Amino acid sequence: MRGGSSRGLGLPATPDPQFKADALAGLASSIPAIPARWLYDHRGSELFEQITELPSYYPTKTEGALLAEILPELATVIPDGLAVVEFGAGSSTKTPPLLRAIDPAAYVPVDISGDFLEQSAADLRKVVPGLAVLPVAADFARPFDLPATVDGMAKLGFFPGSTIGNFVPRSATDLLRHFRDLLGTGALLLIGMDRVKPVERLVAAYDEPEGVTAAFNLNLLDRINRELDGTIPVDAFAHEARWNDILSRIEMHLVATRDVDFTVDGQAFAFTAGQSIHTENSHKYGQRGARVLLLAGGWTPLREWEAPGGDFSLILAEA
Ligand code: AVJ
Repeated sequence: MRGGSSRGLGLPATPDPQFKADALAGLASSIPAIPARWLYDHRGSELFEQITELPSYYPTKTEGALLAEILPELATVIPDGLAVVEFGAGSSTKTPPLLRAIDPAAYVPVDISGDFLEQSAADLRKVVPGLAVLPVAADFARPFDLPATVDGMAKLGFFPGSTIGNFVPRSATDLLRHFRDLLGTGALLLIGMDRVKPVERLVAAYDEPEGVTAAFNLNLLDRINRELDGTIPVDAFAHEARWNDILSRIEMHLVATRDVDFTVDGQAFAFTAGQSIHTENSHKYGQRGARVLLLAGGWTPLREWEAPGGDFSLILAEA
């Protein structure tokens, strides 16, 4: 169980040592930055679910509609009876239709958030009876083992939602290679990648009037305060979404709106007004850039489907 989960019982929280290390090093850095994975605690995952329903947040809806449209075709391209391994499964709603269409022997959802994972596994067993659902609570970006049950089965990796976009290209290629090592030569990968589009639409998707993305970003500070004994005045930080054109990505920042001092785990930090903590990257790819990234990661694109206007891509690749 993750650090902090015992709080409700009035017990001292055991902070996740990696979260603590990342937060302390990130805040102390000359360019303050905290890895995006720490945005997704229980509250963060809930807020992300709300983001996916916002009118301006197009990726989830666009990918969902595209996937629904191509299911019959996918069913003809992807063999039956394989093991589907979903990376960062969360409480994905895209999965049951895919599973029904391709009729796999096993489904292995991999997610860092164990509580979400067990709940969705239980739901899924009801919705797709007869399917072996074998959840793995792990950070998919780190080495982990697949359940022995799927040894010897052909594999399909499923990596939807443009989660790959959270990784800088160097880490993204490492990750794709790690997937290849895990799934084996000949495995398939179905991956969703968000595409470059006009800046106004990109920024609107990450900074909307409803303020849910702001709450999602600011929750990181609450989490630091809760789990790492922090004293950050959350009201001294504002959410900002910036398009970084040269690096082709939306960046989320928490910008100090005034000079602030605080401590985290007893360590003192000072931010001056305008200084920011970089909290997430969401890389956007061109059509060819998406293919090159996959190739660099050891995956050969076989088929590719685009949402209207080239807003989003689903790519089927082979290891
Ligand atoms: C879950 C990483 C795909 O980058 O679009 C949404 C996360 N952050 N709004 C994205 C996110 C702010 C999302 N991913």
